[in-house]
Amino acid sequence: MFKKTVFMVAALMLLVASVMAAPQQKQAKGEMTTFEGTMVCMSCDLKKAEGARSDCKAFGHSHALKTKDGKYINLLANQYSADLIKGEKYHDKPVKMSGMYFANANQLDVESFEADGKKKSWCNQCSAMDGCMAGK
Ligand SMILES: [Cu+2]
Repeated sequence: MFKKTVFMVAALMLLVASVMAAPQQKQAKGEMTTFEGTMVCMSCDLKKAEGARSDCKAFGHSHALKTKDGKYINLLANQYSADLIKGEKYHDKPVKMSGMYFANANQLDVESFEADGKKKSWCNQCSAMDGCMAGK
């Protein structure tokens, strides 16, 4: 009886310890990946090439990275990718970008990119997407 109680207490303590040790934050399930390609409006591309019913006049262009093998990498919409998705600055330009890639959704959460000979990455010090070299 005593042995059984000791075992139960030990098991309970182990359970509590494992719960306390579990990570509190959700980990991103993507994989850090680098892609190279050209920024294109996927909607315009699909309309031209496949006759898709895109309507950029009404809904605006939405850019993606088109790789050399013709695959489109969609960019997760956030403050880091906003300029890339709008396409005004980077339309038809070669871009190399890195970030957390969620393959099942074909979405890249951009962390840094190179275009026009400049590397841009998110800077925690100045909180801006610029060429800041802090922390490098
Ligand atoms: Cu378009």
